[in-house]
Amino acid sequence: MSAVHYELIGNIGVIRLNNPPVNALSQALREGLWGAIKNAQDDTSQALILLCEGRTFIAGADITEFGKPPQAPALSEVITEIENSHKPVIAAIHGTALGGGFEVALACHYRCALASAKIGLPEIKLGLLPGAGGTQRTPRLAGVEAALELITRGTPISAEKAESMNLIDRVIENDLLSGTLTYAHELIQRNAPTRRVRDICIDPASIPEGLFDDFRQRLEKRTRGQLAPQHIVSCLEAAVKLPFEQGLAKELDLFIECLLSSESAALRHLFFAERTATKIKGLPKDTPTREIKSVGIIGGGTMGGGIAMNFANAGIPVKLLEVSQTAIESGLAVISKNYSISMNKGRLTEGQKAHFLSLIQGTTNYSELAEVDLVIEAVFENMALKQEVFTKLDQSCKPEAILATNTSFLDIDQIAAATSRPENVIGLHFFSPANVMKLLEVVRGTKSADPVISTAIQLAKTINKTPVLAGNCYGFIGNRMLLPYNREAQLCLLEGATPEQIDSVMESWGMAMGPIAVGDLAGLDIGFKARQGLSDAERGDPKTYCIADVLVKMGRLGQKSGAGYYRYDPETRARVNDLEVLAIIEAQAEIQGIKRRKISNKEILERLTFALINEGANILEDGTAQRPSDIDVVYVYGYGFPAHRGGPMYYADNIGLAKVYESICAFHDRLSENCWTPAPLLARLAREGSTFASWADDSH
Ligand code: T1G
Repeated sequence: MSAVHYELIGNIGVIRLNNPPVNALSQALREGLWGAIKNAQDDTSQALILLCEGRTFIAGADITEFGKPPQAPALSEVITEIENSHKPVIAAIHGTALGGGFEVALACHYRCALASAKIGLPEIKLGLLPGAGGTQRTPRLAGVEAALELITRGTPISAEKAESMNLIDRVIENDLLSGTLTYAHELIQRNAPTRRVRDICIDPASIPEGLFDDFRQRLEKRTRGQLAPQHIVSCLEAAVKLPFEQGLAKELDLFIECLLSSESAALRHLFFAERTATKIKGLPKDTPTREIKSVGIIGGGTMGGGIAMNFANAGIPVKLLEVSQTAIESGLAVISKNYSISMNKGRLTEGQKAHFLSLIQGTTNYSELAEVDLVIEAVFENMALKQEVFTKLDQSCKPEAILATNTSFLDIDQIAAATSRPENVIGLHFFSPANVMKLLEVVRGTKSADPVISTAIQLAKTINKTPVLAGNCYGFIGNRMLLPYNREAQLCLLEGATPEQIDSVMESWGMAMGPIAVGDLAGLDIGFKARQGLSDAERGDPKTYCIADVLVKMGRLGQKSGAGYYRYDPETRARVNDLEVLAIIEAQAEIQGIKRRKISNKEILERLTFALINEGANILEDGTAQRPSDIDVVYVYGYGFPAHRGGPMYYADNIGLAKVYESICAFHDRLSENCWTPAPLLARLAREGSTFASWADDSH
């Protein structure tokens, strides 16, 4: 079917675009649209409507074309053709008009949108900026301050909100085409002009003194050195200070600079990596999925409560099972408090909070889970307890119910063995806070059936999570890589670094939070408790936990007790370096027979990041992860790895595997043969001068 279809409905020309799945502005679509607009100039139509087939209006430029030689017509040429039409062009928007899609709508003279539609300029999420006039036209309609927020946040807004910002002229409640036809006839009736957005002037005097500089400073805090955000402000400044054409030229220059940046390449890599992760190798395309209409959650603690919120937010009723009514009430109180926090931030209304809470019902009785389609166990990380829970679930739930565990590292098969339905058992590993973090590790047991896996992947999308399939090993993907990462952080402490040095190195490099501060946030007592009852061999190298053990025994559990590796300001919760901890570290170094030395920031960064990469290579080789980009998704969406660096494996490819391998061999010789055994896959690819990405392509 042609990408563009044109028909006359009375005296209105209707241009329909059709480029599944999201009507991205491919070359064919641009060419077809360009031709349709030109051809319609000479027919009997008195106005033109531009709308799309399928589930959405144009969702942007075709990201797959980036990095390839540009093909005519450029989007800017198509936009100029629309804007210079001598008959009014009306955009009819449904679904999500995003990026270049909304820029096409801005080139139209009028805009209608279904009430359910959203519009947005999300380019910043790809390390880009609207490069087809969006930074010049948006402020002319919505005002500079609103445009700054819209474009630097990149979050789509509703049709109603867009109408209030003059970005949409009419919200259509029912049928989009008929509503827009009515609007078109009204325009013709009143002989409405071809109202070009570019002709609207912005009065520089209307801009508050210092607006751009103040905004730049606030923006820097939340975007930490990224290129596109600051360039967006420059474009909007140009929209105020320069004539339209010059502003457009400025936008194009800065857009190209962003497009060519490594930051944008990394973010575009993650855009596709996130979507590729949902494709499960070896799973037949027609694998059925089961409908999840209701859910049971075992454990109403921090994780169970957060998990429950995900389902309530998606309109799926939850039965939250706890051991007592008191435990239920405290769990529900925490959930309610979390909703209130979101409400106070304007993210949801009182009514929505009440509705979501109504979907979460407490129970102490397993028999009330008899009809749920899925149960997620979120009890304490103890195998015996989990097996007891799964045995009860197996007896209580209907045969086709899926039984999932939220364990973060325990053996799925061992848990499944406590049931008569191991094919219906799977791991759904959420990340704390479970109602916020996007990542969901879907952990397949040896016997997890295909429909159970495909249901879990589909379910992740339903509850707005990013799924990554993991094999069943200790720590799956993320926590398995976290072990050597934290090991190196602890060894650097003993060998001479301070908590603040390690954390500031990693945070200035881009990690959301340094490893030492993460330990204080999670609570040092969690690891301490998990180590109790383990043999020395199971505990691993005491160097990796000797400092934490001392701190826990002193009652320094981390943020929750006001002190851990750092002290925490009771008001601001800001971390404060503590000389007492330095003395503890020095004493432990002596006990461990380690002679302390000055450790460079470079060494800290390489030891921690290369530890991630080396374990990631092992994870690829043993099949725990399907592909390197899956590991990137895990680390960016679950562990705060800087998105503008693309993820551990993408970052390794960019450094060059030979360099990574050479450093790891040096660590092996200088630091520890055990800790730094080069992953065979890494060694091989380094020798071949290859990359993880090409290995993935070859191994599919
Ligand atoms: N280009 C190419 N492919 C795209 C695409 C795009 N813009 N958007 C989505 N896809 C593919 C995606 O890879 C997947 O492919 C399929 O469509 C379904 O996507 C000049 C420079 C629209 C909200 O950033 O946010 O315009 O995996 O799984 O969950 O200033 O897609 O099936 O093979 O995400 O329903 C700006 C990006 C581009 C929007 C739909 N636009 N897309 O979500 O489906 S830059 C964006 C989305 C730009 C201009 C600038 C979402 C969606 P496959 P999906 P979804």
